[in-house]
Amino acid sequence: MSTPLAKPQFYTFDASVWSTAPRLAIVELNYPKDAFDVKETVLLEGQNFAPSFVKLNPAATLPTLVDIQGDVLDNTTKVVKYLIANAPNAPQSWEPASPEIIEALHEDTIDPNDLLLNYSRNDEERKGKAGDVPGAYWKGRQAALEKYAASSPPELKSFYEKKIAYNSFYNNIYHGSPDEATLKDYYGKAAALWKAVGSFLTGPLPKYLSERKGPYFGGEKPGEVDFHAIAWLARVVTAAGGSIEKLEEAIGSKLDPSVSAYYEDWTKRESFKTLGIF
Ligand SMILES: N[C@@H](CCC(=O)N[C@@H](CS)C(=O)NCC(=O)O)C(=O)O
Repeated sequence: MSTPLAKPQFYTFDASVWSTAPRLAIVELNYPKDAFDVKETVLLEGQNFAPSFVKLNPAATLPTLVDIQGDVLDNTTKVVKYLIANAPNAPQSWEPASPEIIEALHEDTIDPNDLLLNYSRNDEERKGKAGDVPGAYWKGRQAALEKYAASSPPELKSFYEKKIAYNSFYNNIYHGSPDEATLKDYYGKAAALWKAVGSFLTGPLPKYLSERKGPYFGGEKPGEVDFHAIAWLARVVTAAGGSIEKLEEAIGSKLDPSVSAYYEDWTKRESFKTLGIF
């Protein structure tokens, strides 16, 4: 049996889209500032690939929370549920409207990390990203993976091999000389990704929003679904260039006013502003 922890450990990174969901929940649910032992895990330096973290969460992803009994909550949905169940002030209503939206937002076909980090739609965007955060991300991870692989414990050997193969592809896209056929296929995938995001923004999202009982899925105040929804939406806006107008341009169609209003309402909240959500 493990020794109980004094505080839950919260593995997070400020620029991580899915860490945004619990970061907002912690503020909105009025957790005291020192409620968690915060383990900032710099994804741009591949700190999530440290063997100690991979042993904790075999997917090596953020957010991750270790509760005081030592149980590991290894994805966003579990972490947000934990935060709601243990919130210092019970919220008004914990029956979220449209709970199935949480799964929908986490579908691989509309992954906001793919939009911002993995994919670019053309040479210009790819070159811009190469000199910016995405370029630094793939490069930093590559260096970390190679370092950790060199002294890997046997049970993590195949983990590092697979991650290096995956990472090398994107590292080459941004920092190498990908051939024409590779780029053609890659830009095709980027276009399909944006198309899927556009379909979600103009189909399921407004439908889910129409089922709310207030400005938020949680009612008058944000609740479980909202923490996932705004994390996803804010990052998609950023990936499109930082505004609703740019997003409309990127998907080639107008957004339902409920989508823009939902986004704008969130941007006015103290939590969103203080945490610098994007
Ligand atoms: N399905 C997972 C996805 C989490 C995820 O993709 N997290 C990103 C940060 S936003 C991450 O840790 N990426 C690093 C990696 O995949 O190596 C969840 O909901 O927790």
